[in-house]
Amino acid sequence: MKSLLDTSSTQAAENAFQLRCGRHLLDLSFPRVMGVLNVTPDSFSDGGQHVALDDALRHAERMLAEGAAIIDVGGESTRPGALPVSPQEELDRVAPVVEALVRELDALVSVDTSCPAVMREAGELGAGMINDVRALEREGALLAAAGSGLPVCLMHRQGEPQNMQQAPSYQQPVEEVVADYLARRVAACEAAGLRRNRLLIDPGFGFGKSVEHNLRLLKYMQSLQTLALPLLVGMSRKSMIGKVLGRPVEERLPGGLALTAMAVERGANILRVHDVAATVDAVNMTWAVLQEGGEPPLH
Ligand code: 7PM
Repeated sequence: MKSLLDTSSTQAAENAFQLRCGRHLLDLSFPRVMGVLNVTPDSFSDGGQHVALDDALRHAERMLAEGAAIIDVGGESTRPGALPVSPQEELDRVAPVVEALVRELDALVSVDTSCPAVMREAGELGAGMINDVRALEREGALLAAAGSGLPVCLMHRQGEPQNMQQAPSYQQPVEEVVADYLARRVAACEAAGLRRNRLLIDPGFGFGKSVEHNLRLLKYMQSLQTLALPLLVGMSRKSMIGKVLGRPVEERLPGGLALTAMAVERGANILRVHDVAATVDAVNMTWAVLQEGGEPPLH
């Protein structure tokens, strides 16, 4: 008998499926962790580019050992407040890292980019996913992503990274994110030949949202399940934690783990985080409760 308190209909297990990510098949029948790998230019090292590459590889290797299923490689340009980077510069930064992660670690790599040129290269480089915080709104991005053959994460945001946190405004945050934005981007993708089985959605925590907007989006995250697509969330170390708890960025992990547990209960399929080991434990513990035990080690 299903009680009103039974949240099982919101679990990822009910839409158990596998996502084709290039040569990898990603099992999303339980919640997975995506580790964030920042690729910053190595301007302060006198060891040259290979030192940064080596650091990136070791960091990724550790995250994989800790249970990350995906490594998200970001070329900085999609970060809020970041200055725009030219497509060539972004490609020069991201390509060697993606290639190395694929060659050395056979990792499932997601490329955090809004740039059509990078999207066109991504598949060739061996990446398995495109993560676009602009939901393929850049000119040429729909076509480039469709041509890549890779799955794409469509993230909601309000405004542009340079100004989006100045005055975020919504009448009804949840409806505007889900029905007014994500549903339309999904339709635009389908019209461009990107089938639904290649799409993921993300409410975009912190991207043009006040603390109250973020909290509300998490509390009512079940609403995103109406689109019946895999749900990715990124809350790791974000200012919503800092503002609620009064913590600097290096002290936000406990708050982040609480958000992770709530997101898993509300159907998150992929958790994009910096602290992989701790998050894997939080995810597995939450999942064990939702499953009332079941198969032990998930990752
Ligand atoms: C400042 C604020 C610096 C936020 C960096 C960030 C997401 C993402 C990012 C997310 C998806 C960060 C973010 N956040 N991609 N890229 N979802 N899909 O914490 O929430 O790295 S950048």
